[in-house]
Amino acid sequence: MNLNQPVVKYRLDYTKPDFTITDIDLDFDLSAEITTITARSRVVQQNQSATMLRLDGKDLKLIAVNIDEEPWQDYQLTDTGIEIYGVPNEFTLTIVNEIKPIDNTALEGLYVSGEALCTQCEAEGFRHITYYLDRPDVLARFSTRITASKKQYPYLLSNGNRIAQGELSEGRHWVQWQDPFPKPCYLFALVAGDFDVLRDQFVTGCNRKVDLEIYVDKGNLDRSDWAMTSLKNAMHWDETRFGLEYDLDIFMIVAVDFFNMGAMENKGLNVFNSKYVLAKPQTATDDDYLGIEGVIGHEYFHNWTGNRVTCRDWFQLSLKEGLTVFRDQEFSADMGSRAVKRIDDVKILRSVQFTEDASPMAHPIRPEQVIEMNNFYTVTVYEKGAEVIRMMHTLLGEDKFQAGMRLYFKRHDGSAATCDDFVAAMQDASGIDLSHFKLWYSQSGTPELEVTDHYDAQRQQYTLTVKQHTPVTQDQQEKNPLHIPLDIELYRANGEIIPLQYQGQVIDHVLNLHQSEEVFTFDQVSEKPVIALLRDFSAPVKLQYDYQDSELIFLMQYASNAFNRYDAAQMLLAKYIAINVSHYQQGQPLTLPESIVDAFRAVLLSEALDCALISQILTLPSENEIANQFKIVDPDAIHQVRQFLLVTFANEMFDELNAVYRHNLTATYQIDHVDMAKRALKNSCLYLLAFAKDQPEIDTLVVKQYEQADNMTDSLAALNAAVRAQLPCKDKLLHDFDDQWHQDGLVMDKWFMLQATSPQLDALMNVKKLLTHRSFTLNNPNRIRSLIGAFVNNNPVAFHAVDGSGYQFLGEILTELNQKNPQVASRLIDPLIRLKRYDQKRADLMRLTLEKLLKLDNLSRDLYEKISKALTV
Ligand code: 7ML
Ligand code: ZN
Repeated sequence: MNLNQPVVKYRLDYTKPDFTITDIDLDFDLSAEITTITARSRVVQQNQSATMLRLDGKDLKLIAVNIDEEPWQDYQLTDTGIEIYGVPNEFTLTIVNEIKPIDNTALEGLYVSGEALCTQCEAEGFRHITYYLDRPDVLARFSTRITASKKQYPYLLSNGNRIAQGELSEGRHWVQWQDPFPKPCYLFALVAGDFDVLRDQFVTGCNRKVDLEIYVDKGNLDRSDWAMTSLKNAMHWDETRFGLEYDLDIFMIVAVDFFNMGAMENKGLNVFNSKYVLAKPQTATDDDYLGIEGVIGHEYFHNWTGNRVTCRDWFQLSLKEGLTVFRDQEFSADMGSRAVKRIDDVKILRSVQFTEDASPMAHPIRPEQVIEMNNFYTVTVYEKGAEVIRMMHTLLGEDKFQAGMRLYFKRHDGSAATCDDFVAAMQDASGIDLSHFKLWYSQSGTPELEVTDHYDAQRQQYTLTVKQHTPVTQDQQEKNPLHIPLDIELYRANGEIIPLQYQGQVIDHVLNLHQSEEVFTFDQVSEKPVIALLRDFSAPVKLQYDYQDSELIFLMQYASNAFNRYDAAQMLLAKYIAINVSHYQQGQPLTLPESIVDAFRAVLLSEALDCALISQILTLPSENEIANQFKIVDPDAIHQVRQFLLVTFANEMFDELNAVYRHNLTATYQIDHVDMAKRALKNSCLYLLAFAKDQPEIDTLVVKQYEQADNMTDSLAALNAAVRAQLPCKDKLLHDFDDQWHQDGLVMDKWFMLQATSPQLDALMNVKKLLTHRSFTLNNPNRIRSLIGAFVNNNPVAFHAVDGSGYQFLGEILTELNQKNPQVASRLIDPLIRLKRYDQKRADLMRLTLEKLLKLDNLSRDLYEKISKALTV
């Protein structure tokens, strides 16, 4: 292990800071090689017995410390910052230090992205810029002066309003920014560079004019208009749905190519991974367009849920992230198809979050203990956190939920709050008791619901018995029953809905579960009903109910909720996947009843269903989704069974797929939900067709679509079908794509991803070869994720090869990235820490790789935290 032993921090150890900072004037003398920072802070004592000021700082070169304008000698530098002794109750602290942005490969703090300089401070990056109280409960007014070469950095940006600027000698210039809203330092941002700028304006409900500016690399102006459209839609939506208006005169977005995450909500100056800004039809797919809309919304919505009300400490991260993800999900749902959006979100939950909840990194949405905060920007905090907010929305209804939001802002605007504060506002505004519900914040693991029923024809009564159980997780041995909203509906055989009644009273369709076992009885049920359970996925749980095939086929057709139609199809597939996995393991032939194919054929040909929904139902669950059906995962069996289903669907529905494909060809490319739905369905058909046996004309069809497409959605869909079905044309198309796009990193990410997840037997060898491709570099997180991330996460057969070659490969990559970029390394390691989900042979090989990594010199805290948990017996 490394020398500075990692320290565990506990949520319950929170204490207020001894000092706070009310105002800070930052002065940056900027260059990529050396940047000098002068920070003048107004420091105020909070704890009267405190005389020592301890500031955080990392990899800084200290030049000077002054207190009230006089040099101060009584201080000591430590591993984690500086301790300044004998300080007065209230004073001005001036610190001068230097940093080297060009050497910053971790992309945390101030670093170089292409030709520009930019910052990323959440969670604890500001300490890489200057010595400071780097914690979210210290809120200061920031003023920032930036000086730099005018030629190299014509644009100098920071938070708030631009209040002054000027020219200096030797080709240098300066700009002064002032942010009127007090904020924690994680929301600080600085960007310097040369850009093209897309400008627009938004007039708020109160008639305030806001300048909108999107900064992109020169030459990319033609890819920035969708981001602007999305921004204006987001601003309008937040006013109408949440009653929230923007609060500064200017809102800026900067797109950079080198970025660890998706984007960042810095006050007035959002910084984005260029992947979530740049789009034109020739380079971006429909999914990219939707992703941009969602992320632009997400960051914009943080202005209220994150910035105006921020987090008291980092254990409260879900306070802003769960809530803001819920808000961006609702935004996307309102802009497009609510059902489609819900299905996409649930797929992520089931494939990624359920996996995390069953891993050594299992944690509640509000973690109890953390070694490296960057490790807790997780699907659990974000997506399960959003599900917890959504359940409150379900329990309260829109009106009471919005009353809760208003109370939350009334109480906490301008301050740093906790998850408890949020729930208290929801409870107080609604009068609905959330005391039991709060357990969702502190209990980890995916609850399992086991439902059984009984119909009594004589009494005309239908009885439902619901048991809940949460399996233990590595972080938590004891589990308690949760408050779970279970949304249900009953149907007659003709598809009519049966109203829920008990003893003459109408009962709400959302049942409130509180205990480990509960019984619900419904009267006046005149025939044995078919039940839809967990409508709209009303809680993030696994559901167990013994459906007959005929009932699932019925629900695929009659469920009033579109999500439930999709989910019935998923349950039907899950059943035959489980049967066939066991057949495969026993060397028996794989089979699928004709009736199942018929049910999917009916969906394919349905006139009533939305094309996008048909497309989703026809898309088989991913291998990762399927894996969560099993305690011990057999990647080969899962892959073979999934291939078998693809081929069976393709052969059995060949003519219908062909017809629907042709029926949904769109004319010229347009970004609207009707056309996107048609393209989704058409491309789902093409994908399945590619798996049909002995149909060589499909190869021609795929090539034709690839060559004739005027947009990336269709050309990539063709390429995808070719690679996944290993069509004869695949090498030629891959080669063409490379020729056309090799100079465009974002487009090449799609190409890397396709090959990383290819079913070809030598996928790993190909990935290794691609590490030296002209478009690849280990310095860019997007490239790493699209090639290596895609391989380790989405090519389970190759990654989990029984010779251990996949694990060894990841071990080598992590050895290199451990120092270079610990955050990116730490995200990549996830599939390697889940050894307990695999057979003994694989688990032993995985353990070996982890043990080797643990011995690395200077192992980062990020990797240490995960590896040490994975190796705990
Ligand atoms: C979630 C973000 C981070 C980390 C963005 C960084 C953010 C922290 C930041 C949903 C949509 C887009 C991005 C993210 C995401 C992991 C995921 N505050 O705004 O949450
Ligand atoms: Zn966020």
